[in-house]
Amino acid sequence: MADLVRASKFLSLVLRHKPEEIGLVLDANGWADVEALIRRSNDHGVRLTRPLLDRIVAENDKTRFAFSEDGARIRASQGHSVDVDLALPPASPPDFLYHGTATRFLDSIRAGGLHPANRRHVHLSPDAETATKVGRRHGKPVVLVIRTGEMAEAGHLFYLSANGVWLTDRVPAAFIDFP
Ligand code: HQG
Repeated sequence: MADLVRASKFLSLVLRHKPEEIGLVLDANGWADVEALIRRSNDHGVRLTRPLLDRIVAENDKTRFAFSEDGARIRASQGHSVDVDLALPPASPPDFLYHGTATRFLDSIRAGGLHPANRRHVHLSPDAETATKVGRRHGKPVVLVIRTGEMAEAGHLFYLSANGVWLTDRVPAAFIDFP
């Protein structure tokens, strides 16, 4: 299990943030060639095999990674800081989604709404429990309710990642219900 977690963290690094650390190239849609990923990881001292990748894709706690249909490529389903276009079709969100953050960010969010920080999108959770876990990563968690139905009516676009995370470019403060 520890191996799996360690390898997952490494995959997050190279498939979301720093592919260049191992000389890996992601295509415009964020896909990496599986054979190149395995070869380059091993060249850099990270023992990665196809069976281990298969296990990570199948068992990762948040299903963070997915193979292409032919199994030859792999990508992170969300969470990127590198400039990739996941080419997800816009999707119609539920009336409300949730954003977990830390209480120390609240004043700034009240003033400027939610922005993607270092990532490509603002990440929204389908339920408050998941959002609480997301917020806890940053400090004392607080859950914001986002009126996503109203946002969609106002023309904001939403995308649903392969692992159930809702993505949007930004959330103006007017659509946020603060606790
Ligand atoms: C905050 C994890 C001040 C925002 C999770 C968040 C997620 C502001 C932080 C995924 C702000 C960015 C993404 C403003 C936004 N002023 N702070 N105006 N606007 N923020 O990590 O949503 O485990 O980039 O509230 O499950 O926490 O990595 O985003 O606290 O799905 O797969 O800026 O990462 O998934 O933090 O998390 P992050 P996030 P993984």
